[in-house]
Amino acid sequence: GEKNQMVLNALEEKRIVPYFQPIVDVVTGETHIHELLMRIEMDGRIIPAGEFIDIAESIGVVHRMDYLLIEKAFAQIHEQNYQGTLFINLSPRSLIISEFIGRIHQLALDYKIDSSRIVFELTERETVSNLKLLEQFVLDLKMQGFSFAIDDFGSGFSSFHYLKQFPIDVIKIEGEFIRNMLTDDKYMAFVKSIVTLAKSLKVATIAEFIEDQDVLDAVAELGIDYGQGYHLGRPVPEFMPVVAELAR
Ligand code: G
Ligand code: G
Ligand code: MN
Ligand code: NA
Repeated sequence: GEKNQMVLNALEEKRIVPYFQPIVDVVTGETHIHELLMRIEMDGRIIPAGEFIDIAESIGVVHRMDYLLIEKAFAQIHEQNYQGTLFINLSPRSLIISEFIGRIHQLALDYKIDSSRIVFELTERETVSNLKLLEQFVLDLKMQGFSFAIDDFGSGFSSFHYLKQFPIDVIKIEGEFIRNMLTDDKYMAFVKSIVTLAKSLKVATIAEFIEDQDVLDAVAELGIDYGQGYHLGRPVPEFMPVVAELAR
C-alpha cells in the first residue's frame, strides 16, 4: 500500500534520521545516556517510529533501516564528540540476520566506539520464530562487550520470557505503569514488584514516561536508577545534556 511505499522510498533515499532522548541518573541528575530513536524525514516533516516501524518489520526492511540509522548515529557521536552511552532499539528481526552483528561490530570499530558504550534494547512486538537463534546472537554480542536491556518491561510483550532466556543488564519499566502509578495503586504495585525483581537479579532499572516532577520524585523514592520522559527531555536530533531538578 501507500505506507509501504513511503517506507521503501525513505530507505532508498536515506531519509532515516537519528533522534536522541536523554536518560538521566536519578541520583546525580547527570545525563551520560541517550536512547536512539528512528525518524523518517518527509517533506520537511518528521515522522516518529510508531507510525512506520510495524510496516518496516512486516515488509522485511527493518534491519536495513536499523543499520542505516546506527551508522548515522555513530557518525554523529563522532561529530559531537559524545562520550556517553547509547541505547539502541533493535527489532529481533534485525538481530537474527546473520551479517547484521558483524556489520554493527565493524561500524563500532570504524567509529572507535567501545562496545561497552552500547546497550541494545529488545522488545517483542511480534512472535520471534527462532528464539534459539536470537539467543545465540545475543550471547555473541555479549561476548563482544555489548549490553542488553528489555524494553517496555511488564507490557506483556517482553517480560519474564526474555529475562529467563537472555543475559539482561537493564530493565526499562513500561512507561504506562510509571505514568499512572501515582493515580492508580495497581500500577504502583506493578512498579514496586519490578523494582524488587530487578534488585534481586542485580539488574539496573530505567523508568520511562516521566512527564512531571511528582513522578520523578516518586521514581527516585522507589530506588529506580535512571529516568526518561518528556519532563526530562524530548527526543531531539542532537545529544543534549539535561539538568534534572532532583528531590533530596
Ligand atoms: O519513537 P517512537 O515513540 O515513535 O517509537 C515507537 C516504537 O518504535 C517504539 O516501540 C520503539 O521501540 C520503536 N523504535 C524507535 N526507534 C527504533 C529503531 O531505531 N529501531 C527499531 N527497530 N525500533 C525503533
Ligand atoms: O517502546 P519504546 O520505549 O522504545 O518507545 C519510546 C518512545 O516513547 C519514544 O520514541 C518517545 O516518542 C515516546 N516517549 C518518550 N518519552 C515519553 C513520555 O514521557 N511520554 C510519552 N507518552 N511518550 C514518551
Ligand atoms: Mn525503547
Ligand atoms: Na520502552
